[in-house]
Amino acid sequence: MEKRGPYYCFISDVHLGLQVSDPLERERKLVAALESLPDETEALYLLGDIFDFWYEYKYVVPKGFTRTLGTLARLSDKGVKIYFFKGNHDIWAFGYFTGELGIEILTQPHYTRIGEKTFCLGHGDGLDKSDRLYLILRKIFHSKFLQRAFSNIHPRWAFGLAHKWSKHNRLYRGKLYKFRDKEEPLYHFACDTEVTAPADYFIFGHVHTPGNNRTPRGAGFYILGEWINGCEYLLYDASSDTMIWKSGNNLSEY
Ligand SMILES: [Mn+2]
Repeated sequence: MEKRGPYYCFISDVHLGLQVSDPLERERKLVAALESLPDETEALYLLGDIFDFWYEYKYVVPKGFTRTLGTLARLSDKGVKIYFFKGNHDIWAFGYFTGELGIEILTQPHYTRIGEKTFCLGHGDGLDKSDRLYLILRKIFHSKFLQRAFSNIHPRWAFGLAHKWSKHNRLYRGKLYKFRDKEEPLYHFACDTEVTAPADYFIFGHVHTPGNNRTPRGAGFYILGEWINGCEYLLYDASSDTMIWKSGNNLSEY
């Protein structure tokens, strides 16, 4: 029989907790996708915005997400390596995932060797340097001082504020995103030889519209989907060097 795997899975933008359509159903789809991962799965890369809002305190973590955390714990205990990139909605993970689930937090752009290939990975927010307003906002959200100040607001208010903020999200407002293909700022990032090191694959989330293309240097460029509508994620088979699109909406056997 032909050798298959090891496999590597890439998922982003589940926005767990976002109160749109059926949030619990969305979580069940994610859990089903994680449980259907082939036995030969070596690593799971969570590429940001898995949670619509995650903020942990020194002694307390948010309510909910029990099934997700349980499934991640089971995968981790089974020996699957799990990596987590902070998205623009779940920046505030400070050690709980690492301590409790053995998840390693990575910083974008992260270059890593998978099989014989080099991957460049990240959530994708802020890699487009032309969006100055967003970069300022990002600095504020990542600021240690402001994080400490936010921690001192009673969670009732802190989470209320965050949920209000989240209603500005286009996913919440039902507006559709569009993959801009070669016009995509992240595509320009992947093509820019002055800022990126050579890689065979670039994989990002954030844009909410799945798509792929090739850079002029021949690298595979991939944007993952969001989980309100399409639930598109990727599975990479290192033995055959193939990227497989999957959807949490129709899980089939590998
Ligand atoms: Mn997102």
